Amino acid sequence: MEQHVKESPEKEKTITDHVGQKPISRSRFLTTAGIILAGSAGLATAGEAFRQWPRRHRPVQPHQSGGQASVKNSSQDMMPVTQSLLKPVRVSADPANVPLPIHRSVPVTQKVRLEAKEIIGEITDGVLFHYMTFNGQVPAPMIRVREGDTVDLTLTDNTHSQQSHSVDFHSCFGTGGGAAYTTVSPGQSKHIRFKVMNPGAFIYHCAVHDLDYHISSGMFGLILVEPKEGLAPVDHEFYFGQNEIYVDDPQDKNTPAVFNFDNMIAEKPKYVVLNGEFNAITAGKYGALKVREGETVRIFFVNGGPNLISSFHPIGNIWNKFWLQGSLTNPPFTMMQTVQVNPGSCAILEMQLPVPEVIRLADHSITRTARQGLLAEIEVSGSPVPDIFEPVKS
Ligand SMILES: [Cu+2]
Repeated sequence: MEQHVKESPEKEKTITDHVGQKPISRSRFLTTAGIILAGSAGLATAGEAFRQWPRRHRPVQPHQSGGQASVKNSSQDMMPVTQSLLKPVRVSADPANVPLPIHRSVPVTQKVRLEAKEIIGEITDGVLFHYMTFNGQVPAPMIRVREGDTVDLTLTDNTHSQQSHSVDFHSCFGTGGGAAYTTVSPGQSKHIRFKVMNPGAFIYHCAVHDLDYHISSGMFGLILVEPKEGLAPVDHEFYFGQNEIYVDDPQDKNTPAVFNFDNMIAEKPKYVVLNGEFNAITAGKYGALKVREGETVRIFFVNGGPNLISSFHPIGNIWNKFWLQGSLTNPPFTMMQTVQVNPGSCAILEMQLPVPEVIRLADHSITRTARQGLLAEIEVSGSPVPDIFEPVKS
C-alpha cells in the first residue's frame, strides 16, 4: 500500500514568445530565459537557478563548510532574478487533501516516499521566498497509518536541491527519530523502516544541523497513527500546519526575501502562517473551506514552529473536542476555546457547526492573525438559527 504523496506528472504548457510572437513550449521558453524546467507546476527549482548562476557569484553551500555563518551567507546571496518571468508555484497545501480513514483490522507495511524539494514560492503578493519542502508543499503531505503498522520510508533529495535534508519522525523510536539514517545529499535516497507503536498525531520534520532554518522554510508535516479501533466518523477532515518565517523585506518583487538568522534567534518572525502562505486558505486567496450547518469538522493540526507556541482558536466557535499533543491514548478535552500547541507537536480538534457563519482559524497571540498572515476561513452554509444567534436591528 502506498500513500498518495507523489506528485502529478510534469505537464508541458504552451506560452507565447514575446519576441517572435509565436507559441513555444514552456520548457523551451525557460531554457531560452536561462532556466530549465523542473517540477510539476512548471517552475524551475531553486537549485536549477543556482546552477545557472556564474560560479563566481555562487554562495558557499552551508553543508560544505558547516556553521551558521556560512548558512547566513548562503541565504543572503541566494537566487538570481531569472524566475521573475514566472508565476511562483503554490506551496500552500490543500487542507482538504487528507488521506482516507483506515478500515482494516490487521497491521500492514506502508510505503511512504518523501522528496526534499526546494522551490520558489510567494509568501504574499510581491514577496518571493526560497521554500524548502517535502514534496513541494507546506505543510508536508499528511501520512495516515494504523497503530502497529510498519512505515517503509524512502527519503530522496531532489537533484536540484542546494542543501542536504533528513527527516525526524516523532512517531519513530530510533536515533533522531530516523534522522540519523536519512540524511541525503542532492540526488541521494535513504531508506528506513519503523513500527508505529502509539496512536496519535505526530510531527515529522527535517533535522539537519540547521533544522530551525529548514523547518521555518517549510520542512514539517504530520503523521496520523490511528488507534486499532479507528476514529469516529465525521463529515469533514482538514489538515493545517503553522510555522513562522524569518525574512527581511525583499529588495523588489522579483528577488526572493532574504532569511534573517538574527531575527530567528530573537524569535521575531516577519510572518506567521497557516499552510505556508499569508492568509492562504481564505476567500481572498485560494478559497475558504466549505461545510454545512449541522456537520462535524475534524482538524489535524501541526505546529512546525520552529519556535513559537500556537494559541489556536476558531473565531465564532470553540473546539468541542481537543486531543492535547495529538495523543489518542488520552481522552479529549471538551469545549475548549483557545488551545496551546507547542512547536514540534500536533493537536487533533473537532468542531460542531450549529449556525451558518464564517469561522476564522486564528492564533490568539492575535497580532499573528491581525498582521502576520495566520488566518484560514471555513464557510458554514445553512439557514439562520435565531434561537442560537440573531443579528438584531436597532
Ligand atoms: Cu532540510
